Amino acid sequence: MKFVNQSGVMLVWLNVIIFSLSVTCITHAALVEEETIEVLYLFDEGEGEVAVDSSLNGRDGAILGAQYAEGVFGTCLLYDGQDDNLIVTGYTGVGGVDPRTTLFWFKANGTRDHSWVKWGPNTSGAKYYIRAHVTGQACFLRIEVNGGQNYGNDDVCDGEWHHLAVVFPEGADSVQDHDLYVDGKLQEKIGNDKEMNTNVEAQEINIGARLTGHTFLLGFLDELAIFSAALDVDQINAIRENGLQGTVSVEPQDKLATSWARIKKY
Ligand SMILES: [Ca+2]
Repeated sequence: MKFVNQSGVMLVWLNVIIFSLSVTCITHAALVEEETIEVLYLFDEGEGEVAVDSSLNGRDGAILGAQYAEGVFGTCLLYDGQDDNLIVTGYTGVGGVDPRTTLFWFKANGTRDHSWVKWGPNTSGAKYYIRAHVTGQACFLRIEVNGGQNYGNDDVCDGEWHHLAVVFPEGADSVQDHDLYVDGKLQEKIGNDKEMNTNVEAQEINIGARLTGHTFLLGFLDELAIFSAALDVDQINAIRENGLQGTVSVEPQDKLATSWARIKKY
């Protein structure tokens, strides 16, 4: 067709512009709502005793004894299993039955009931404690609330890096409602169910320190984040593959200095 009137040309251009804007919006859409990122540690400082929080909340953590080592992305924290800990100063976690996701990379220096992330007091249904469940020479990802627990079936104490994610879905109310992921794989749900009402008044979040009857974390920890939202498997896998900084929109810690080093190390 030789004749194309002016309004026709305009319409074509308008469509091109709308399409371009749509693509731009999709490209820049955040994988996770920034407001749901409660705390986010990259552990890329490489020195010092402050873990910088890259969420909008400024919840820097106090590193007690843990040393820096080579991580999955950049550097990570190495725990000695004796008394090392990280305290999220002034933050007591996600409470009640609100949805939440806790995820991190872990590499064990041995099989034990590693204390990973905990908040809430050690009372029935009020505790929120993510630790390792030991069976023989293997250990599994476990969440317990005092009176109930939920643990998986893939060994994470084999001396290799593993990505662990603990998801408490919207509308859930008991510990067996959690979905546990190891390296992006949904775990079996083993254990006894218990209603939850997580307490967020008694205790700041501890990362690595033992709770009654268990042991300190022994090994490497990298890229830890807690969300007040239930992430799905696609979001978890995107974070696992590309790193928190490459996936979740956060305040850049020091993008120019660290971007070269943020290439997955294995
Ligand atoms: Ca790191």
